[in-house]
Amino acid sequence: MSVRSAGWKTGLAILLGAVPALAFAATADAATTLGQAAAAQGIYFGTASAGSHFGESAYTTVLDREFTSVTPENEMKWETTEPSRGSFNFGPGDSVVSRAQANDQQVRGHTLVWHSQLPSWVSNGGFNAATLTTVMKDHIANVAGHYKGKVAHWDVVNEAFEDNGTRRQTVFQTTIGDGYIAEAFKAARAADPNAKLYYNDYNIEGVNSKSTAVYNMVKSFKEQGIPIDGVGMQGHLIVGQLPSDIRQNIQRFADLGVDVALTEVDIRMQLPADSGKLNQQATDYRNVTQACLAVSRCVGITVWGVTDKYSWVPDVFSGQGAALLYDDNYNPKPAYNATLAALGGSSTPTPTPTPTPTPTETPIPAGACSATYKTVNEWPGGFQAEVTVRNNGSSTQSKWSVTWTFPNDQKITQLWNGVYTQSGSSVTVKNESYNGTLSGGASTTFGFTGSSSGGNGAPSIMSCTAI
Ligand code: G2I
Repeated sequence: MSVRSAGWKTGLAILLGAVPALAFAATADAATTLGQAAAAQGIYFGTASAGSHFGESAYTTVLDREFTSVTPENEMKWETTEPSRGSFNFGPGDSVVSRAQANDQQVRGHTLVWHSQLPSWVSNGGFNAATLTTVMKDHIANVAGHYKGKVAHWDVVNEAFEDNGTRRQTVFQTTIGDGYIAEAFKAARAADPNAKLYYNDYNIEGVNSKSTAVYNMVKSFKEQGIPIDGVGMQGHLIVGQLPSDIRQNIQRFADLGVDVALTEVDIRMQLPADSGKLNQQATDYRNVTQACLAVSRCVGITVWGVTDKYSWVPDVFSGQGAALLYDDNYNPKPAYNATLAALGGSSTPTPTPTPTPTPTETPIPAGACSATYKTVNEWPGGFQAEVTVRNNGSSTQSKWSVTWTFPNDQKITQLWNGVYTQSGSSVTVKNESYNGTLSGGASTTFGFTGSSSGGNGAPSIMSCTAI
């Protein structure tokens, strides 16, 4: 994994700041997947992945195509890997690792020491400090030892702090005391000397009491020579509520001499999703991506799942969800386009497995305003299209509106760079606040994904008005 110089990445982030959030322009040779685009910036782009979904081809198609790093969502946790003392089960983890290796993806190991998904023989074992330390070190030696050479980054200790900056009162903390974290890192280094060792937690993306407590621990580890290589900021965030100082916070950790990764990013919203929330989410993902790109020691971004369909969020936050880059039907969301664009890739997504269709174009009669409809991709049950709106006159127009009737049962699921209403087969799309103004001869483009079961013909007549 190469990391580019601070100057190069910083310069890039400033340039990207000037690009509109959902710009649809793409250069001919721009990367077309998150992983490729991230690699061109010297970082990885990963996802959590669960082996239980490997039988679903839409899932594996996106997983294998888009990502350069994979974190087993549950398969390497203690309850799975050591369900009873000294009895190890690596089958589920091995299957995620094998698939990753077959697709040239690196693996982020998650996680060696955590209070959750911890079998009760540990949490309620009644061990004294010396025995629990032995239990913990044996677990690390066996699990990290088994995956030696196959895991690029290990979340050695997960979620050991409370939001107020005090230590979480886990069985490890209350039995062994503050020193258990350092012991865990030393054991991990001994088990796999080449893996990068991370402390990982949530609510440490901005500067706050919790991130400062972690900062102080990392600083003291570095001073004492305790082996720590990185800090994982999970990034379980809320649409429209990102901390404003993520970049500064990443930078202060980097300045301690450790790498930083965003390890479990999802940005949830109150359901149902609508275009306003999805567009805000796109902005939020772009900002998170740019914050990482702006700091040379931010080595990668991982999202916590391939698709909204299987996200943990609705199970835990009632009524919330839609937190990831692909929707329930594996359609890329505005957040996908924004993230890819922020990484310098092309925002022409290539959804799910399909033969590439011949684009169908419907030119519109000349007038002050014209709209051209183009199907850019199709797959079973869905499609993606884009419409170019052009001001054919010579005077500047400040608003536009495009209407058409779908010939089949197409239904728009998401639309970007415009505000749409659909009633039956009739669709009206109006400009967003930022792309209504078209000078004479100028054009702009909006895009959308949709579902259809009865065919996917392009509309034969489109009308466009501009004022
Ligand atoms: O809670 C979100 C993440 C916070 N940071 C650490 C991560 O490890 C954690 O991941 C989630 C998984 O995404 C969930 O899939 O951790 C949860 C447990 O704390 C996982 O949920 C568990 C359910 O609680 C179980 O009922 C279920 O059997 O997933 C299991 C496997 O599907």
